[in-house]
Amino acid sequence: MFSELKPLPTDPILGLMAAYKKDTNPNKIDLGVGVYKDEQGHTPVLKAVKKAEAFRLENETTKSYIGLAGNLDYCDKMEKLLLGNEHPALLANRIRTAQAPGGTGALRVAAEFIKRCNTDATVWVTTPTWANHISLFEAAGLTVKEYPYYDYENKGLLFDEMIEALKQVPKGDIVLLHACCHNPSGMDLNAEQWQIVAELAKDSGFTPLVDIAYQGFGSGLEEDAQGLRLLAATVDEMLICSSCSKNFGLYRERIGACSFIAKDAVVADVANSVLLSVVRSIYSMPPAHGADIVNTILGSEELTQEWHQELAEMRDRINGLRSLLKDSLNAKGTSQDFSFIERQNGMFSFLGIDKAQIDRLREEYSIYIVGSSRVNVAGVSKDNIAYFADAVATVLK
Ligand code: PLP
Ligand code: TYF
Repeated sequence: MFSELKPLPTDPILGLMAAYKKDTNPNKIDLGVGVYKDEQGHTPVLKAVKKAEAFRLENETTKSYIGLAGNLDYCDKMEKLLLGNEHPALLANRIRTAQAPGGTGALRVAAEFIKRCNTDATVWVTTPTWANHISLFEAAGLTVKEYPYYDYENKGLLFDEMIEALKQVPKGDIVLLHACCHNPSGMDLNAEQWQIVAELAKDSGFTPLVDIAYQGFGSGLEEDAQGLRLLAATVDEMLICSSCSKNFGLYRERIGACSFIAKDAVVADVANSVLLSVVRSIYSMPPAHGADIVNTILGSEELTQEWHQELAEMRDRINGLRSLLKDSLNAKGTSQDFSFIERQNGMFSFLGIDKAQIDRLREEYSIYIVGSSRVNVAGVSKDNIAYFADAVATVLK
């Protein structure tokens, strides 16, 4: 049976991560995988997380099964983190949440759930989007189509084209939107644009699915959720897939959530039984550790405050690096203008260089960038910025 299989390529981003690890050049720079790094190039465990883990070690009383939806206190707290404490959808008891193994697990659960709601649903994703979006929805048997989003030429948004395309999306289809810090472009919708999308969803009847994997990495926890909250206040139904990988630094603990908002509480309960049946058919129940950590942090004023501070530090560092990158690259006097880097959000931007230049950066300078020219801004530091800017200027000559 196995000998009939043909080999498949590895995920290019994860492949790049492995190649970087093997590289022995002391000047190597990893701008590939979307993981936050501090000035020393480390991805540390947050102090608030360490404290919550110590608490868990002392106070955990059972390893018995957790239940299909996972940690219910965690689910409640995530709903509030996503929507804010007083959101009308929360107050009307229209939202339900299942803890999921990472944002990816949440998306996969959402995909199967969508399939149960409408076998023929098409999922519309931004051009471009996180590559996993496409493979993950297709793996669930859904059709995936793209709508215009990033303007490669002007390093902005193709908003008018996006709206024209979304006007054609029929009722019953899903439109995936990145809440903030768009992966891979860093270009986000502003509040006015979110409102236009929300009105369109309400009028034409497509169901929004908001993927929020970087809440707090753009402008702030509240600011980064504003589009999501606006949508949730406008439409009857939507899905939300969230991840605690980045903002809590819990990547390998695999913690996220799959939430949906229904028209009313009665519909929400029925739909929730379907969501939980989907969970049961995939992995039965989620693991406990990550949810317990997040629940402990969000349940303690002191730890929440400490987490907010640590998150702000990560965000400020990223935004500072965006300015530094722009200044350093523009100072090289190449024909490109890198000012767009400062206008974009989160860890990613497209540098806008070609494949041969990306290969040269890797082969000659040990600088690792994804093939689309997406860079993880957090991989830059004050120590390596000059080396990086010189290398980019050289390959652009
Ligand atoms: N959605 C987007 C847009 C992402 O960039 C990522 C990756 O980090 C995820 C979802 C999934 O995150 P997780 O690592 O929690 O599965
Ligand atoms: O886009 C990124 O780099 C992150 C991390 O299969 C990631 O979202 C990348 C690829 C992958 C899983 C996570």
